[in-house]
Amino acid sequence: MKITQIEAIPFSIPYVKPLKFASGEVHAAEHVLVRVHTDDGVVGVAEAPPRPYTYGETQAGIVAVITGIFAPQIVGLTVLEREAVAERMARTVGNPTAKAAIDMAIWDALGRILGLPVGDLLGGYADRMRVSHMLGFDEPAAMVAEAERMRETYGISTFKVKVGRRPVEWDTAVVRALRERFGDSIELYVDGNRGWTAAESQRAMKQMADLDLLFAEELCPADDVLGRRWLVEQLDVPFIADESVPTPADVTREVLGGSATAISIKTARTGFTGSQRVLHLAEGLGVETVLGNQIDGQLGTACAVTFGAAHPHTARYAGELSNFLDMSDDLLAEPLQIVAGLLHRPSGPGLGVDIDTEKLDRYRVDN
Ligand code: MUC
Ligand code: MG
Repeated sequence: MKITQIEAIPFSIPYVKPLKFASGEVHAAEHVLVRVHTDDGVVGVAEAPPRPYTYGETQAGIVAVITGIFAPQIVGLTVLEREAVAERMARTVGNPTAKAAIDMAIWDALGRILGLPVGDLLGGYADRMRVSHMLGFDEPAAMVAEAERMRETYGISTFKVKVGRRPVEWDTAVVRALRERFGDSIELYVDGNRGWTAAESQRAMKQMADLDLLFAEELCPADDVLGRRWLVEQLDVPFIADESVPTPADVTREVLGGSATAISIKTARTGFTGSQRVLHLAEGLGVETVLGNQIDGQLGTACAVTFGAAHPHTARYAGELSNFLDMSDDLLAEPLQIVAGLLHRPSGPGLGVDIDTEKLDRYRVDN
């Protein structure tokens, strides 16, 4: 069970259609595949998606911090010593997706060694989740058409609409067009990625008061401390903190400070070990959680659904598990399938997925 080597392999897979939102846009999945080797001959895998506008990480930085700082401190520990791994990585600040990918690859290796699915080791609550699809910036008609395609092809009926930075009226027109097109047959919520001020957010929420939103997410920055508290106090839907809560301490600060009333859990930034900390903290604080999307590929999505399905609190709402559909290809040997609006966690030991080595050779950018 001893960890003998940790690899960080950068790869790039183009998107068919870029995903655009208030804080940035993604044209290619320029992620890092993490492989944790053990002396049993088992290899655990996970992926780290750099999001410079969200966490300051880059693809080159993730490779450098894993190979130069984390791997030398972790090699020699066993896959049972996950708290020791977390403690050693915590000596370095930041780098959430690099840390998370190492943690999840270790869990994958542990599951493979034990012959048990990680979802069962984490909590074993369910084997599937309802899927929520994230609609990036576009013209209203194009966003409605994408929702129609997602509904017809995959049976998805929950949509998170990206808003913010654009004029308030554009975004509220999109949400209204979606509600008018689908009536109450869909669930809708909005994510501003900090793109509005507190006052713009309030105006937008007033304009959408009749549209039966499920949540509002990160409409304005948490650093606008009083403005955000003022906004959150007025809302009649939970306000989800996402990029403002990358650590349990941030969750405590934002919730107790009145700046958030729900929490997005992203395995891409807190792994499995850290996501359980955030989840249990949210349960203790009495706030709801939504399983978020870090614009994950299929490997990251397999991690997300494995965690989300394993716990009742995260399985309650639809999880954001479908944006890999925007990618032109992926690394998994067996593609994930969304059917009737549901995604099952892959079955089999560990994460239950295998990397297609030919595809990895095609898309890796380090050779
Ligand atoms: C989200 O929920 O914000 C967009 C930026 C990012 O870091 O994650 C995505 C989705
Ligand atoms: Mg978000």
